[in-house]
Amino acid sequence: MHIRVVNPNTTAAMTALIGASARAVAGPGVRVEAVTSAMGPASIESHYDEALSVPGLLAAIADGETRGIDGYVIACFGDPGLDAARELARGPVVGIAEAAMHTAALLGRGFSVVTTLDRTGGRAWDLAARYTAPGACRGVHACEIPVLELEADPHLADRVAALAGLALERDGSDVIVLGCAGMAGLCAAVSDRLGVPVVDGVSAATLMVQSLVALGLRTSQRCEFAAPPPKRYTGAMATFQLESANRPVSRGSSAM
Ligand code: 5HY
Repeated sequence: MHIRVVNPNTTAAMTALIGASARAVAGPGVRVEAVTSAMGPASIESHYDEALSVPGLLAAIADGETRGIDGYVIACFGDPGLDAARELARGPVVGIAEAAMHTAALLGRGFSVVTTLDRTGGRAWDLAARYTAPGACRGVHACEIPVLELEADPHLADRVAALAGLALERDGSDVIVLGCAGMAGLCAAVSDRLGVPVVDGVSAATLMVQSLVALGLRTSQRCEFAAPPPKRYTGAMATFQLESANRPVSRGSSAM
């Protein structure tokens, strides 16, 4: 089984961290490759960033389709381009916010999200409303550390754990969701400090894709997620033209 984890931002150092977390949980015989988007924002911290991250993400999916990839993880907490990726990919596609929130809903009465910048909180609430029952998400809290500064912060685990502890008290929640792919390695450290389940979407999504592929399940092609109808794309998007029903031109991406 071959799973591709796509980092929709263009920062290779973050892809390395994401890849390590995904490989740490992958089953025997499961090959996990983490790829960095070849175009777009260095980090995704706004709606503008998110919109401009989608072409690079779709290019990495399209390239995967020419290489027989079995399933995909979208490794950004905004789940950018998730629906479009599902139209393009033969195999299942899971976003890390989606995986983390569904997993958290299995583990307690209510979860709190700890994310990077406050301005990304609205997106987390939108996704919680889409993915989980009303009341499952009890709060979204920002540590105000920019995405690309997470890895360099020597006190990151302490700061995230402190905020998560406050969130549990304020929200009356009993599970924590880490709201950024760059926080993937913090689960154990934060969970040990707080004594509650702490969910990282990268590992949760990797195992969900692995399970779906193992079950022989894929996105339904019956209607909404059927292949995009071929048409002309112009300008900078001309290379996104589909040769025929969902077989776009291979553009490659930098595998890690
Ligand atoms: C992420 N941004 O997981 C999101 C986190 C965020 O570049 N990778 C990013 O703040 O929304």
